[in-house]
Amino acid sequence: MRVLILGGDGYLGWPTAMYLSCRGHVVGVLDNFAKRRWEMELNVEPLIPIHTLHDRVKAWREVKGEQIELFVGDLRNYGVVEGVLEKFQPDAIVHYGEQPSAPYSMIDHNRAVFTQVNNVTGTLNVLWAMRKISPECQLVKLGTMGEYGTPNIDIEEGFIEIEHKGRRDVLPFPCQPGSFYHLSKVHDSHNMRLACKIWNLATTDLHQGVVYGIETDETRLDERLETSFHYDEVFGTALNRFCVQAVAGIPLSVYGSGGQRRGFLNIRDTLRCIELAVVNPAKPGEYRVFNQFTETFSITQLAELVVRQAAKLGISATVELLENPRVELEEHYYNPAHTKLLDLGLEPHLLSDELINSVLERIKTYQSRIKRDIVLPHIKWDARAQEMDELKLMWAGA
Ligand code: USQ
Repeated sequence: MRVLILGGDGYLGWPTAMYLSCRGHVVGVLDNFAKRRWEMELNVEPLIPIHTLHDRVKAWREVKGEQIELFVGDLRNYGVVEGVLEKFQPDAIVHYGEQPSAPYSMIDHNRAVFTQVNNVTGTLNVLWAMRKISPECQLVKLGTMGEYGTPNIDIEEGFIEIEHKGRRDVLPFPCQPGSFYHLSKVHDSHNMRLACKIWNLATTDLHQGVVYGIETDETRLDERLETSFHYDEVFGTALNRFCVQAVAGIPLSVYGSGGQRRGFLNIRDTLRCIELAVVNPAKPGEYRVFNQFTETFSITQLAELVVRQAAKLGISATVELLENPRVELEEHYYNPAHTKLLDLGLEPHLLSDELINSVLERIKTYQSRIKRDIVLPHIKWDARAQEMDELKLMWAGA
């Protein structure tokens, strides 16, 4: 299949491009390098040095003999989206090309507006361009488990059967997201559903949990093929951050009581889930949702797992319960369904001692690059403007 990956320079986009490229698919990547600009804006950087996308594509050709077609452009520019679809003629579009961080969207008014405009406009442009240029092509879009929030009932995969005043219907599962970022994904979901209904497009909305892991089979092939592993408060996610904190001798930053539960998955499983969605496409007119995670943990459980593994490597890590910078439930019911990807053949790489051990070992190699001052949280969900002085950076607007 011809697969176009939007956001092909990112933590997940680049490994997905390689994964599909060496499994018989013709792969194209589109990126505007916005993530690299946001990193510069906030003075954060990935732990492992990352080569330019041009160099990574070249290295992939040298290492594997496979060609990945590279497009540079911004999804907010409709002409770019139409042009790339016309040129590449994809059978499937994998859409990672959004601002991916909840804390980023909560820094200030500018970043909240930017996140929603960027994400919603990009996805709308993709839907409109698909309608015009390639209506047979399917869209596989990265959504988030955070669209559902943490309701006090079981979370279904996208839809729930409801009986109301004696009548029954199957309706979208209620959304209660906890950040302007997560809310941008809810808007995307509604736009995708409408596009399927009125234009007969085929889309899959992957409600993904928190991804962890530092490498895949393909990133290991050559240091030029590494992916961007973040540990800062903006782009780093819980388990990845805890592993870096353990190695750096910084107490593991559990927010609040640590009873928050989330769905997690290994980066290797993200790639397989994307492949499963692509090779088992939605039907024309179908908007479907897969909950993309393999197991749930509380944040405290994760921290304890890291402390235990670190001890085996002679690192004595500790946990610190920090005042929660977010507004979220810290003790709650959490039981989301996640059977659809398993039914398609997903064989999860569950979180193991070996995996944490290998991440810790890998981080140790790059220990000298850890910037200690970007680890602790400063971005508060309910901060008033005057409290955010240290984050009032010049706003570049893109
Ligand atoms: N947390 C800590 N300490 C930390 C970092 C996070 O206790 O140092 C807690 C947070 O308060 C939250 C949980 O861990 O309760 C998850 O936070 P996170 O930063 O690992 O992930 P989150 O902000 O939810 O976002 C990440 C990705 C996002 C994706 C989402 C899936 O960045 O793109 O949509 O995971 S989910 O969490 O299921 O919504």
